[in-house]
Amino acid sequence: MSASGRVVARYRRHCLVETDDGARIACQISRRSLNPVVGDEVEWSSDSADTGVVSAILPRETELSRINNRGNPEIVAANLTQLVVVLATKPAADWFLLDRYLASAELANLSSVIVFNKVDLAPSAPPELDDYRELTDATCATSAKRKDNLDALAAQMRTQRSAMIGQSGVGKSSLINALLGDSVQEVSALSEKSGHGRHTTTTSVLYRLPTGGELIDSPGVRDYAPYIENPRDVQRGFREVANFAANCRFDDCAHLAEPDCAVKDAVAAGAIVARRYESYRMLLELTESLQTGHR
Ligand SMILES: Nc1nc2c(ncn2[C@@H]2O[C@H](COP(=O)(O)OP(=O)(O)O)[C@@H](O)[C@H]2O)c(=O)[nH]1
Ligand SMILES: [Mg+2]
Ligand SMILES: [Zn+2]
Repeated sequence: MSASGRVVARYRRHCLVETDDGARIACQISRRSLNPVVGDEVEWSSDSADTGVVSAILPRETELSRINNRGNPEIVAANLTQLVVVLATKPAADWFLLDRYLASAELANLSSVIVFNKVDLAPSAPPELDDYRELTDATCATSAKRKDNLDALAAQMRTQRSAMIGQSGVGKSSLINALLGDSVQEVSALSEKSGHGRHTTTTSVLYRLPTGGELIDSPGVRDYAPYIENPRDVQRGFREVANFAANCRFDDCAHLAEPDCAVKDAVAAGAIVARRYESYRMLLELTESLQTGHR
């Protein structure tokens, strides 16, 4: 007899499935071609008193894909609702990278929050952040070190299933630990119980936040490089570009050298921030070069 559940941790060949009544069962994966990721709803059946087998993945609402270190697309999390992009003064914000993250949120139908962390080191947020007020669902300035404004961040995550992304060193782990408090230990204990140990560094985990909401933490998400399959999709990743594109003369306008391009007109008139348009151009170029590389 099979039942449904959700994947709350993924190891190399096993996963931890949470059943509808809250029990957590260590499960094998029935075949190699099946690749359940954290957040997946699955069908599983028990093969003994306390272990099970996952036999199917139910259709996903959303998928987050990245390019792995072999250059191939790979799904890293399922059924997310939100990306939380973390920036800091140190290391300095990489605005193109932020634009890529926001584009992948748009393309995957996820809401997005920008967190400017380490405000204890920088009394004022960089002026570029103002460009994003209408391009994301929220921005907040935090200090994981001083515990500044963490409740504002927690409030943004309360009704969402989020993943935190951003350059190494910006404070993602510190923020996650501060948000989770004692729940981190509970998950380590569960990993040990499932027989895979707490030092399984490749583990992806779904945490429940004490103030509500869920957080998926995964090495594949933390150093995430967004994957966009089709160059034509890039413009949908830039809300303001997509908005003006409707008024371009050509339906397939790439907003590069075409005549009567409403996007370039908007850039010239200052209605689209020039730096954002530059990010659009760079991401389009990058996506095209990756596509060529795959042929
Ligand atoms: N001053 C300051 N340092 C922080 C803050 N948050 C994290 N750090 C420090 O920044 C470094 C990187 O933090 P970490 O959480 O590992 O970043 P991650 O690579 O994004 O996970 C560590 O030395 C942290 O102690 C903050 O709000 N203020
Ligand atoms: Mg970290
Ligand atoms: Zn155009």
